[in-house]
Amino acid sequence: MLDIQKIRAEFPILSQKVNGKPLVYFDNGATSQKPQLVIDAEVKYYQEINANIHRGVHTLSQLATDAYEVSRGKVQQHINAKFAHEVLFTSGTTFGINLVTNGFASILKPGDEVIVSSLEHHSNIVPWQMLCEKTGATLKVIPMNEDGELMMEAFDALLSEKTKVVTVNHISNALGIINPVKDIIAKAHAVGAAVLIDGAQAVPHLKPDVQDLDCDFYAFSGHKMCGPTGTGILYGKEEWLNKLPPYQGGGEMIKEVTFEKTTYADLPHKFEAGTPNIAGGIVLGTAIDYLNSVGFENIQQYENELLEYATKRLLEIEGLRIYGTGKNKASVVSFNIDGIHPYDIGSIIDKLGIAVRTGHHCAQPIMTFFCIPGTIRASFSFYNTKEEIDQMVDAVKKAQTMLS
Ligand code: C6P
Repeated sequence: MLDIQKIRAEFPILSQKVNGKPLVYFDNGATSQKPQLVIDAEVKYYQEINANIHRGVHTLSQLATDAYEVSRGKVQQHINAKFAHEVLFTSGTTFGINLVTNGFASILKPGDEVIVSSLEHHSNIVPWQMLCEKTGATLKVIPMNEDGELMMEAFDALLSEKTKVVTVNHISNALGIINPVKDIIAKAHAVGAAVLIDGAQAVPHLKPDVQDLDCDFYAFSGHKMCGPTGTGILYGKEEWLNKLPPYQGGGEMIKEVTFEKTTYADLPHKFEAGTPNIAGGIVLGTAIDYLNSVGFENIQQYENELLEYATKRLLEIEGLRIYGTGKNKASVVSFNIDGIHPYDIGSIIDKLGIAVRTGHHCAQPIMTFFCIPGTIRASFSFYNTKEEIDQMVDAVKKAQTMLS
């Protein structure tokens, strides 16, 4: 059992008023809020050990380097990677995916196929499209049904010896659907394809085990899991990271540079050119420690209660439709009200202190599928409450009355 009031007190922003009303923050899918201990850790880094890493013999540089590498180790343990050097620090999910697509530019050939799903965020569509344009490979799409679930028989039919990469998100940001990634990975591997999982929306809710999943790549962002913005991780299996070329050239990713030829550093440094977000990388470790102290089993159990409650309460509203009605869901509810634009509801409830996301959620193909301009998305975290859900429902009802 979580002590929600105690947890809420750890997040200073939650006690704020917005537009004169107590803040109800339901935009956790866009970014999570940060506990004081994460904010303090960022300040402490700059106050006490700020220095560049992996390059100085002086004490501060050693301290900063050690803290950065300790954090890499925490991430390794958290996602159960076999080696710490399979954990690359990035600026976020988008960077991680682009690192991989850039690498596959030298591997894919005309006639090869890349499979994405119809539930993807633009970050996991556009880089693959760009890759296909560059290489002559073809992009195939796993369709979904009216509940927002991937159609696995159609996926089976798409797979062939031409399939070189399969990529899906672990959890859909727009609908909250949890995809059967373990099954997808096994099936893709059976035809010899590599698999990238976009874990951006999964890591705030669950602890991914990359060895158990057996994915080749797993990308996520720190800012959605109580960590700082501008942080992220790309996990890659050692054999794949050795095979792919570096993404960016520059300092720290080299062994030796001459004007004739450069040799590259060993993993993970081959993929970490330039001065990284050192404070962010270190503090991401603090955020992971924090989430583990709350406990992912507790988080899941409580967030499921919030999901169930919000679904029930929202469905009391006449003319309200929820998108993403599949069985396996994270704590996200995407909805619309008959005849009202989602933006209008979002703007009115913002005036009542309620922060939700409205629009296409960077997942336009999903909106096209449902023939809608967008949705209102309420995405819940373990620091939200049923009382806040009641406030949102009342606010949505008010907005509906004003707009009809
Ligand atoms: N989704 C949302 O409101 P970055 O921006 O690199 O940290 O994450 C990109 C990204 C990739 N995949 C998925 C499934 C995502 O949800 C996101 C970010 C936010 O839904 C902001 S658009």
